[in-house]
Amino acid sequence: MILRPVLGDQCSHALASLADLDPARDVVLMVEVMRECTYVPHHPQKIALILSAMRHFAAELRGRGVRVEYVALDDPANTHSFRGEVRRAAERLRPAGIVCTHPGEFRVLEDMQGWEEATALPVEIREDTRFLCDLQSFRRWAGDKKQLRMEFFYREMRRKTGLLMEGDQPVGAKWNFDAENRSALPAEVLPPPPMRFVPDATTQEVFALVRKHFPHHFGTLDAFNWPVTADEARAALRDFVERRLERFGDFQDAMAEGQATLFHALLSTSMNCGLLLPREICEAAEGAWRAGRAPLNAVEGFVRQILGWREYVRGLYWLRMPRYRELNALEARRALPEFYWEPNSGMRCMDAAVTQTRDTAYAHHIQRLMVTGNFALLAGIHPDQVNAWYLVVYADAYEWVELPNVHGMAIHADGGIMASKPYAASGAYINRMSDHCRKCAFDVKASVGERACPFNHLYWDFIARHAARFANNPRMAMPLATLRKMDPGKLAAMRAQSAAFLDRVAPEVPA
Ligand code: FAD
Ligand code: DLZ
Repeated sequence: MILRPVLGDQCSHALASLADLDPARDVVLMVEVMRECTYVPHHPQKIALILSAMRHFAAELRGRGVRVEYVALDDPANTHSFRGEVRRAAERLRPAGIVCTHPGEFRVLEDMQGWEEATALPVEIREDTRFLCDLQSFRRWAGDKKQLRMEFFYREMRRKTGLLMEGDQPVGAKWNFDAENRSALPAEVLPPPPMRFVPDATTQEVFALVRKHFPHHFGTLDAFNWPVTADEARAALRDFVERRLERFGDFQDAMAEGQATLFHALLSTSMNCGLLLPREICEAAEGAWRAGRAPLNAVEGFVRQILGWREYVRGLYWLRMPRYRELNALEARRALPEFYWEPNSGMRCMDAAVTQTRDTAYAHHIQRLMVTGNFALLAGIHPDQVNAWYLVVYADAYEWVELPNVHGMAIHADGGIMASKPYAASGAYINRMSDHCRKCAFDVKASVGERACPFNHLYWDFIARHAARFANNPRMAMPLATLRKMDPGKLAAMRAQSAAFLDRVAPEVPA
């Protein structure tokens, strides 16, 4: 008998560790453990999603005749750690060995590598074949390159998978249609609301459990609307392809008041916990283009997010961990402002992103990158505090995908391994891409004075603070040239305002 532990983000029948499962002989082990619910105080919707998906997946396996040992959170014998539960199951069931799938997080891999010693059994850790790029191939691609640009990786992945290819050429004769994907949302365009999922009895039970055990975690369960089974996730995919994909490209970077989801897919939670495979999503999108139901700029832009960015950040994470997490290239030292938890900054874009995050455990890419991420970058918030926040607040957050996006892309803590320049922007960017500024108490056109938009003085303070560091970066030439031409009095006033503002909302963390 082989014991086959399946983790909460591995709720997939396509798992490598289940490929040769013999239902007459083997046992699948699934465990709800406090350590996973609290290693950071996850948003209640993330915990509910994972526990509900696990319970539904266990029921599906049993429906296929598989024996599942399921340890519930309230089980009095529960030791509340993976290692403790694997050891306990091994003592109880006396398997000949353990077969599992590579986990998503470094700390869990370290734990898994200790299972052999904990159980005195052979442990086989198989590649997570749900991803389209295996870790060895990524390592080979990375080689000894100094900079690992996503765009080149993405082209390799298009060639390797044949997605959106005509022979060895990209369809539409271009690899990337990003330039066509940068429109703000006109007032008359109303994005279709996301599909609704009614929580069933299993999910309701999990809600009660989460309310009982995690009442103080940031966020609420009330608006929970995540697929918790593969069938629901496939319905969400169909809904996206039919109703939103067509305009995904045009409004991918837009933000709008009262429009939390725009034309986004809302599929990361399902993909990340195993309910959908990235390949099936990309193929559904490509199929819509080939059938003439969605334009190429939308489909290419969407496929790039999954086949490109998602695979790339995962490869980068495993290539560079654990040292990656320790990098702090910009020597950021400030504390995360309280308004990341309580939406009372007065900045309409920040408060909208935090409110939405608290209520739905979701914000789309541009809110994460150009609002909360951009603020943290400009303000010089310590990477540990920024990473901890992102890992806590989103239902799709796992370190393999959160860390490169935050550390590398949003706050440039990796010094440019991932992004060739920091994604720093003043209020003008937010004004161009959203309607927040029109209703904001701050004035997006002002850089100094009581009503000045903080993004403006923070931006110029950031550019001035790091001018020497970026002096030889051609992609920073424009802001640095503007800085040099700036009236010294104006710059000094902005920097003074920035310092006073930051000392109030984000004091330096003691070393
Ligand atoms: P869509 O905008 O519809 O995109 C489609 C899919 O593409 C997503 O479902 C996702 O799987 C993939 N994708 C898009 N961008 C990225 C990216 N940069 N990295 C990896 N996958 C991507 N994504 C997570 O899954 N978990 C995280 O913890 C996470 N943290 C982020 C933190 C920051 C600072 C930033 C800038 C981005 C982060 N992302 C994260 C990426 C992205 O914001 C989310 O995947 C996306 O918002 C999920 O919503 P969606 O499914 O509607 O995505
Ligand atoms: C996120 C999560 C939570 C909240 N709870 C559990 C759990 O009780 N049992 C489990 O197997 N997995 C859980 N997970 C997902 C794990 O944290 C995830 O498998 C690791 O972070 C590795 O990616």
